[in-house]
Amino acid sequence: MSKMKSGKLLVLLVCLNIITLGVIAAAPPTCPSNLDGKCGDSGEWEGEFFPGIPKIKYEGPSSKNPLSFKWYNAEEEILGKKMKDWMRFSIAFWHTFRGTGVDIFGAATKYWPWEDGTNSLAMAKRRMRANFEFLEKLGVERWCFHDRDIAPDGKTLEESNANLDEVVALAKELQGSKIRPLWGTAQLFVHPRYMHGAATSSEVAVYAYAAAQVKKAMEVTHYLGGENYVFWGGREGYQTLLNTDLQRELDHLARFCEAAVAYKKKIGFNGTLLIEPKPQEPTKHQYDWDAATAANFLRKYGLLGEFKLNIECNHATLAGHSCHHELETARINGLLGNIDANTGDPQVGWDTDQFLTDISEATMVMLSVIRNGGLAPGGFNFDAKLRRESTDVEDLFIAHIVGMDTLARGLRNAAKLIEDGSLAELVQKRYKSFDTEIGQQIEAGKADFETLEKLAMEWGEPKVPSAKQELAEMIFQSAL
Ligand SMILES: [Mn+2]
Repeated sequence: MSKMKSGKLLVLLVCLNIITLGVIAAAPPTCPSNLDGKCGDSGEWEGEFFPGIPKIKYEGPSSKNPLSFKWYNAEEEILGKKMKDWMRFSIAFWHTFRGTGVDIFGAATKYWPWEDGTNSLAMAKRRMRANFEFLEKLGVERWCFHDRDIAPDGKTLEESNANLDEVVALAKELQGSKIRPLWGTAQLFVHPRYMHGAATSSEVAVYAYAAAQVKKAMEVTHYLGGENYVFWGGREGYQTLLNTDLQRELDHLARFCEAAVAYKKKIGFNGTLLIEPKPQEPTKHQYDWDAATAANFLRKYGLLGEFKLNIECNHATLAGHSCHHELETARINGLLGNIDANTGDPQVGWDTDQFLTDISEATMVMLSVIRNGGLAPGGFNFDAKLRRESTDVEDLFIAHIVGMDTLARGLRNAAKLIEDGSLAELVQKRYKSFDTEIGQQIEAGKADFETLEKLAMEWGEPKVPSAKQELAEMIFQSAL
């Protein structure tokens, strides 16, 4: 009985978590008390959005100033590359500027002073100005967006597109010469029309609507100088095979991806297309379960070479993997294109999208990034949100600062490990028996079973060496 109850509760929580990504307008917060009658006024915002917050600077590890970087020093070179070029940090508009703290049990907890409680076009533009002041003060040159989170949905597709154009024109102006989208995407999961999926919906009119939305989102990403375009299949999956044609849905998804590739080429968009794997939430069986599943999908439909993967750490752990496993799986398949930098909670079974603050985890993440030669044209997008209980405006800065510092510290540690060489030596030593003549023949695919049987008889019982796991952990820990 109690088991059933908590199961139902989890499903409810999960549903709401997804919904909050983009339908803040559906439940407008009451006006904050400190607006002095400005509530509902969608006019121009006067002055700064973050008046007490200076431009964030690097002050080094001994600094006690929460509004400074302790480890992230943008211009400093690590392994021959500037930290900012290893990281290519990006802010996620939907969490940072549309997250309200709503959960299944309670209302919004965050009333940012610039919000007027509406989802108007004027409010969307004011919010966009806040986004760019935030980016500039944080010293981050990239941002990521969903179409429907930056501009309100209209009554028709034409009206939604016009709204988007108006906000995008302002974003283009505010970007200036330095700031660009790391990637754009279409929000194909909040609106009820997408309840059966978008590209995998059983309804052809929904498939067409999703195509139109992706077409437009790709156009505006291209117009803004975006470097990638992401597909997160929020509703692409199924609840039960009793009512689902699995093969047909996957075929439709592949046709959708092919059409996206064709359109990208048609408009001259050179950005990388990225698939973001996730195992559950909102559907029980998501089609892009993990990196290996997504890689197999791309391979089956001949889409390798056209897509890479956007690996999200919290999605990795939901799939029963570590983030490091997913990054390495993507990397060795030539598919590591971008990282959604966040983490889950070890005691919680759903997508909590927290800022990564675990130095050990960050070090493993950065080992993969270094082995990948960096992430460009991808980067690190902070797909992470403040906890519901974190309600000060400055918390937006503190969260990103600690997230950036943690990954910067991970980079410094990973570089130490690589420069030291002991860990690589341990791994190399572990496989040294394959550096022999027969080992090389096996790796070249030239050792048949008869040859190997002869050797097995000649050698007798193999002497199996230690894996030295604790030594590997000792070496790893020495760099933290
Ligand atoms: Mn997530």
